[in-house]
Amino acid sequence: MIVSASSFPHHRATLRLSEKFILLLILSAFITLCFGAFFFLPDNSKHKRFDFGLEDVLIPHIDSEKEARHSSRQVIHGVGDHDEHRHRYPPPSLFFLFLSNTHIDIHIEICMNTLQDEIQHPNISQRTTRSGAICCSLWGHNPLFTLWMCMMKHAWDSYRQYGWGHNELKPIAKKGHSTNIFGNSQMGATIVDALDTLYIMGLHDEFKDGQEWIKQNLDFSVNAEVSVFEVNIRFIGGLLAAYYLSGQEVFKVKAVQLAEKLLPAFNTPTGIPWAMVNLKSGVGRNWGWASAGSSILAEFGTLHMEFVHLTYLTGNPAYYQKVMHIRKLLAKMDRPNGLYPNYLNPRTGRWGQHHTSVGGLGDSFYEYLLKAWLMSDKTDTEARKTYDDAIEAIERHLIRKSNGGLTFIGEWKNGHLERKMGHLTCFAGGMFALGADGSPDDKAGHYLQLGAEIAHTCHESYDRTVLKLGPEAFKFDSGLEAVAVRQNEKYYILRPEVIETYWYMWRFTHDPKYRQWGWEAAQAIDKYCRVSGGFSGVKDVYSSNPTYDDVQQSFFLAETLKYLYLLFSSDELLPLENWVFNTEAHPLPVLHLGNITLPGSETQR
Ligand code: DMJ
Repeated sequence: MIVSASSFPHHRATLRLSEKFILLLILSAFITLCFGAFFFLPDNSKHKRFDFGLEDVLIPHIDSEKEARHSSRQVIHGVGDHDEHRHRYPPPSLFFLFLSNTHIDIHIEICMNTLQDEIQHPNISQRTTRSGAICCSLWGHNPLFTLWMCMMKHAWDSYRQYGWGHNELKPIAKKGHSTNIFGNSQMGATIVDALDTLYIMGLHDEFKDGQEWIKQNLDFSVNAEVSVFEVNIRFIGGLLAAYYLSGQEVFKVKAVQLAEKLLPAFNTPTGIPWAMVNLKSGVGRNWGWASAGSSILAEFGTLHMEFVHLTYLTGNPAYYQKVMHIRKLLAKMDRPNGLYPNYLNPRTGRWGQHHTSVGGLGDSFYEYLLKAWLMSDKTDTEARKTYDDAIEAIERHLIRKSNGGLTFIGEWKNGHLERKMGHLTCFAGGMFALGADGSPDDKAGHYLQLGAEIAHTCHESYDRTVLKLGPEAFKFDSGLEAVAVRQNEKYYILRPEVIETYWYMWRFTHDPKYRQWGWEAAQAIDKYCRVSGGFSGVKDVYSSNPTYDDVQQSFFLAETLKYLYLLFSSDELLPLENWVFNTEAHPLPVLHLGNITLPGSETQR
């Protein structure tokens, strides 16, 4: 039978309107599904509450023997093995292409409520809420990453827009900010300080932008009188950490160029460096306000980590010799009551005023003794012993319990204990916890407990304010406990020390209260310090209507946001057996040197 075309039902050339509509519906449903799957499907491995175990681990490539211990882990970064494509977060800037600021704020709000709920009910496990999924979609996997990454993005983008190349940002005036610690230079302190935080958070576009600026513009042949300490911890520390994380040579080259410019500061009769040096002329001098023309303990005592790494990386013994010379000189000096005064005259080699502090002027000297030992793979026992002796004297003379039961660290002034503690001093909680393992006479439990008590006191200093942000200094006197008295001690300038201690305490105890406290602080910072042009310090944490200081400090990006991020990350991210953080939160790898001696060390021993 011949079937003619005409025997088939009539073939329409076009579809009916209703059919078109259905097709369109199916098509759009399909697109929505694909789009939704990309953005909204949570990663199965991320469902565990608070166990945000990244499979990727940041492990430095230093020593192949020790490294073999970690061969089961997935190494994603480190010198010579830079592979950012394996980073697990989608590029956040992609999301920002789709979202307006208002949308981002709404997402943050939803995330914050969900997280608050989850932190308060830690037994709810395996929970994936709708809002959690939205937050996950924003930043890749993990709702808790959202807030700090959004904060980092806002701080960085604002600086990028209004302060690029300047050292810091004025977020209200929306222009660059400069302080005397960097002279009159425009050395992009915020870029250098923020680099490793960007890298760790996976903000690679921003990292590359910073790297490009450094390559093209960072120049140290400027007629600027800078603080040797600040330049060392922020610039050299920041550049070295960026180098170790990314493997990009430019960072190492710039770190070494800068270090060369600092060396003339050590040309003093004693070898104790000046506080400031002119990068062009090499002329050094001390701060006018320092007692008897002295150099400051926390400044000349906070060079060791970076300088040892410089010798390790360059083979130039000069750096190592300079810091070991300081150590030897200090070891020979008498110490009143076993305490180190904050002032030392670099001409005479004599102590200035007998003022001892674990806060400003003294703090990171003690921190670097401990970290010198940790960084040497615990072989620098001289540093450990010096640390232990110093802490023993501090405990005896400076650490007390208030009537209300709060442990605090006071300041020793000419034989008298001032019952006042600074925000800066709060880092010591983390230091005690970090130093617990390896402490003499099996006192690890004691030091961990001391760390917990300091963390508690510092949390109280936040909790007893209106803004839930800590004041610069607080008293334990005349019935006052953990509150600021003087108007000029009531400010909060985005400092990291309290969150830093929460992070160390979390790593060593896994007590969820540290995450709760970190969460409270993050919320308060975002609520009271965030302005349209970035983040600003506030002048009075006891006022519900505070005024701003209009400075976005570079350490906010280097430290505060990094410690927050780490507090809610897996312990596997930058494990403490492999990395030691400098005092500006820049991670430097432990040097597993084995039998290798650093150039210059032969002559020291
Ligand atoms: C940082 O620059 C460093 O942590 C330094 O050791 C002292 N404190 C500031 C931030 O508060």
